[in-house]
Amino acid sequence: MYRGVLERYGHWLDLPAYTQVVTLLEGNTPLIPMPRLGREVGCELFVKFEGVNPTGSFKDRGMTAAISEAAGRGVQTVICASTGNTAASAAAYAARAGMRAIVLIPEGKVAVGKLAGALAYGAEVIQVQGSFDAALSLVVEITQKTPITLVNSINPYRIEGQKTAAFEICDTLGRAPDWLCLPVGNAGNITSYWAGFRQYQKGQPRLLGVQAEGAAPLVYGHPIEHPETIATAIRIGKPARGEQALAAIQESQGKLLAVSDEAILQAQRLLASEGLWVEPASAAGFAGLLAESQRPDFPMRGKTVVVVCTGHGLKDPAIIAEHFASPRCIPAEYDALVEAVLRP
Ligand code: AN7
Repeated sequence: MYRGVLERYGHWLDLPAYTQVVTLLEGNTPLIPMPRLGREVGCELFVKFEGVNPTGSFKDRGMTAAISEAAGRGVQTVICASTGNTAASAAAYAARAGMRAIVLIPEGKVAVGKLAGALAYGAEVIQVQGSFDAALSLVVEITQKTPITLVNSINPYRIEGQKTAAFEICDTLGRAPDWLCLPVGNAGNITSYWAGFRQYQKGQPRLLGVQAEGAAPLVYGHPIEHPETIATAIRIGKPARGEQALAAIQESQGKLLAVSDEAILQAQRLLASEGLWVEPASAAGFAGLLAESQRPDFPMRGKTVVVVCTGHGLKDPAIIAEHFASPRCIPAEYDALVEAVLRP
């Protein structure tokens, strides 16, 4: 029986001996071949689909580690700032551990499926009149001054747990891919993947880190005071692990780029056209790959490429209503149906 990422890969992770495993059987996510899109862009393409984790995003890998460490210390209350997915994940794992979870989110800027998740799992949700970055400073301060434990990816155990995605990819492919494309927000995930691939010694991919144009502090080289993008998950102006992300990209001989919201939506549509519905931020990695594929010196041609899709499309259904075709409506009459079917 599968018992979650800590049981499976715990011996690779730097976790204290007192750790008490709190799991929802996260991880073990599929590496899905994308033959049609792969043929179109000219590489052997796979999606690591993290949307099928228990709370619908990759955050569960790091959260099982952070909450398990906290449980072993007898922690009673955890806190995080979040653009939504961390909040839902912290809420679920805290619930599982019998802890109190407090989550700070930027007011009005969190996708409905994430806010609903955090509330459903019983977290205390506090909206902050400011960005994710402002909320993160607040939770850092309160965890320095009180016994409340921080479960953002500044917490080193989050990084340990998230390395397991790199291990899984290597185990499935038999080696690391040539390229790994993924969205970059607070930069914990890219930091974890790089650490994971280096440690596992099955080869090292080149990393393509992708930010949204309106929230691309690492691409532009300075913090963004008012980040803005439809990909609210990565609406982050001052990434906590920005330095490490830049180092990872450089060491891997990879690349960092920014893509427009339009390009993100287009990438989301294309992934869905081959059967994968992911949330907008999750499509950013593929949007980056598409942008690269337009270049004459496209470095991924003929290579094995893994695109990390970090969260499920169900997290952000409102985007579909706003940006995709809406269903037509007909009277309940056979003739009307025939008309609609024959003239779509
Ligand atoms: C779907 O939940 O920061 O670069 O507070 O939800 O590791 O931050 C989410 C980030 C990519 C970026 N894709 O990962 C949060 C939060 C999705 C995400 C990212 C996030 P990092």
